[in-house]
Amino acid sequence: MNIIEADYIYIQGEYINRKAIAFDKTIKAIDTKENLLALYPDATIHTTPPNSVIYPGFINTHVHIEFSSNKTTLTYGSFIKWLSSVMTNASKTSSCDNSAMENACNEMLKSGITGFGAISSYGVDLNVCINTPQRVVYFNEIVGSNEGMIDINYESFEYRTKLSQKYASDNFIPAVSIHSAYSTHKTLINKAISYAKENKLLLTAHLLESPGEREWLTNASGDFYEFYKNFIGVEKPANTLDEFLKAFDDTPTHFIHCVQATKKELDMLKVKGHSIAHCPRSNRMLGCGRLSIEDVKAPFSVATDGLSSNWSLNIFDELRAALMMHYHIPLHELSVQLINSVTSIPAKIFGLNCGIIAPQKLSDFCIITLPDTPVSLEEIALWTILHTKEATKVYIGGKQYV
Ligand code: MCF
Ligand code: FE
Repeated sequence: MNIIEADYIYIQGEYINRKAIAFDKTIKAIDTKENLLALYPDATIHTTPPNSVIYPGFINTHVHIEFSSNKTTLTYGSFIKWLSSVMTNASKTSSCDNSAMENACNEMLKSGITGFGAISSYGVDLNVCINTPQRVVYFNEIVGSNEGMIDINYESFEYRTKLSQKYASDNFIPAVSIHSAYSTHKTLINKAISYAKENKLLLTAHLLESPGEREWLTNASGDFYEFYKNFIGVEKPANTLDEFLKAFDDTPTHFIHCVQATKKELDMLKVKGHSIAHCPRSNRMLGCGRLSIEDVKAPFSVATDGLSSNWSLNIFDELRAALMMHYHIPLHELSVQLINSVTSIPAKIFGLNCGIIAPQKLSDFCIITLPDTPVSLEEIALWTILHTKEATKVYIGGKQYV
């Protein structure tokens, strides 16, 4: 048994003063250190520096580990320019080596990320994702709008997904990613959704990321028109927006971005039981705009996206960006919302038994240390986001990794 104590523990939206947690793989009890020691006299004591806060480990629901070695390769500022640069540099982006992918996992770990959702486009990240200490929801991607390539694209998806299913464990959860409405043929979408349903796998998809995507799906015009004509040789979108959304009607899905969704569409996502990954820095880098989180009713997480559209996978960098981007929302209210968007909310979205500190939950913790004593408990969420570059200690399933 272990006992960890800190000046503050984040429990059910509140910062509880001077308590301790008894834990092994899961949390056994939360009480004063003295009471816990009376229960578990042989427990190992883990101390934390003054002004430390124990948070549930953070969960980054959307990252592309395979796109970790293209820091100065891709073009930013406009989505279609970025997408063209992905296509032009396909050989470079699809050959990320293990050390770059391990560094990506390690960077997340150091910022307190104890679980993440990885979009696997090629399957080259499989070993890294199996061996990383974090819990991984491994989203096998299906993509390809070309009718003539349906069988090949499906076979590749099925092969990668089945392979990943062989490694399923508490820490490694195979899942399905449908890349997007503009890039994936209807037949592939329906087959992948059926596969996910039959195998009870989580589902994710990029949705309404850029203004151009919206225009292409609804009017078959705009900058996607030029792109599709020149790169792919087609003049009509693979799906309409309505038929794409309908395909997910009875399958709760984690939709990525949704920056260009209307209020009505955002409401519909809530009604259908879907959730959203909000990637503020990626949206800025790719010229996509701001998700009006004040209009979002569905549960949403804050996520980094990949190094394909970001400069770090540090969750605190992302939270600080979100704090600046959504300047209309009162600062303290937003800070609390953001902390929940990387703890309890993503845990629920992924169905993981973590994300809150309570008995029976998995012992995934991120301990951060504030530079000084906070003047009031109401300030701690904000100070945490502003002052933390890296976690002080990180535990996953009761084991210390940082
Ligand atoms: O989330 C960002 C931007 N939106 C869409 N896709 C990607 C992102 N980062 C990497 N991607 C990948 C995606 O998974 O880029 C490819 C897919 O494999 C684009 S489609 C050829
Ligand atoms: Fe993405």
